[in-house]
Amino acid sequence: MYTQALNTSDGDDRAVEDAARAAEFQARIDQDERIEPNDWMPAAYRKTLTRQISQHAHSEIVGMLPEGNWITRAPSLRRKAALLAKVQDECGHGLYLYAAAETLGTSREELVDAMLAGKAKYSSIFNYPTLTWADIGTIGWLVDGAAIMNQIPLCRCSYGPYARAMIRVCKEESFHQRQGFEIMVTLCRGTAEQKAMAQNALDRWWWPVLMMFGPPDQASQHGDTSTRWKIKRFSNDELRQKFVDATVPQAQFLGLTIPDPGMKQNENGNWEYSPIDWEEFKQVLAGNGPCNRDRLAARRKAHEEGAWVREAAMAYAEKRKSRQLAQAAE
Ligand code: BYC
Repeated sequence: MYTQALNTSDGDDRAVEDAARAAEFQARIDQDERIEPNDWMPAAYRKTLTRQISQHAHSEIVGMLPEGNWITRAPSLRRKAALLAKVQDECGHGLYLYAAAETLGTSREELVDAMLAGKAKYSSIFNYPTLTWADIGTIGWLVDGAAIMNQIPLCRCSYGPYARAMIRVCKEESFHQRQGFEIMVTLCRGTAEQKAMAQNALDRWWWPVLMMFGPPDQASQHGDTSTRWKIKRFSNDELRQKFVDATVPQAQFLGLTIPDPGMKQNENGNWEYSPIDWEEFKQVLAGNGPCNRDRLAARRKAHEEGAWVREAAMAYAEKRKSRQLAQAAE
């Protein structure tokens, strides 16, 4: 009886302490202070950030596949060099992001294993195929354009390591967006066949790109808490609208038609788009998109084939550590 009473009072004390810490934490967030890895944070903040940052990292890594598919088929040496550099940048982004996620206490191995097991998500957009060279232009223009729209506000995210990683990522994404748009300009100023190829790519990518921003606000599970914690600065729908408004004039400049006959500009200047097919989004997230199986199979194969690199790096690190310990003991 006595022990139970003692435990209850211990439990009450801990709850009061946790509530005080949570209030202090929220006050820091409200004052736009950055949260750093060794700071106290609510378990749910750690969990949602680990989820978002690792999903983001997986997206960068899986995102190398649709474009990597065109490195050997780029139409000129200049295009090949630019595409190669872009794909390498995506790999770098994945690595910074895994490093940022690891500061929250989950190892890179665990994060990668969750993706390979199909338990962790990556962006829906990378489950669509790249059928022509115009798809490479469209990915740079629209997919990187959407990524920038989503990621610029993440440079002000409350979690320091994520925010800092995003600064460099966004600079590189801007270069990617420009190279994609330039491919589109070249195709649209080229032959009728090239222009048709550009239009066809826009027709196939437009709706999946709008889905990149996530479910509509009323269906977003994490939106409210992530906004309260200043992980997200804008909602999914707000960013989607900003993207549409920025992209319509670019499509007009290219002389391309957005595949949404119902789209119209309202009195505030915003382009209102037709309803998105959220059933398609759900299917892609459930693993039933056009390329989900291929993407996971390609990542699993690459992971298995890279095992010797990880083993060699570990063996080298261990050898170096024991040499340093021996030197310190001398
Ligand atoms: N695809 O509550 P919600 C790139 C999931 S890569 C798949 O609104 P949140 C690039 C969501 O995870 C672009 N899943 O979530 C690379 C959640 O499921 P869980 C990647 C999606 O987190 C190479 C559920 O749906 N960018 O830049 O508040 C070449 C409910 O959603 C998607 C990032 O990852 C989706 N599209 O908002 C070129 C940016 N949308 O976790 C470019 C960072 C939603 O409960 N991430 N889900 O199982 C974010 O900003 C946010 O996580 C999201 C979603 C806006 C994506």
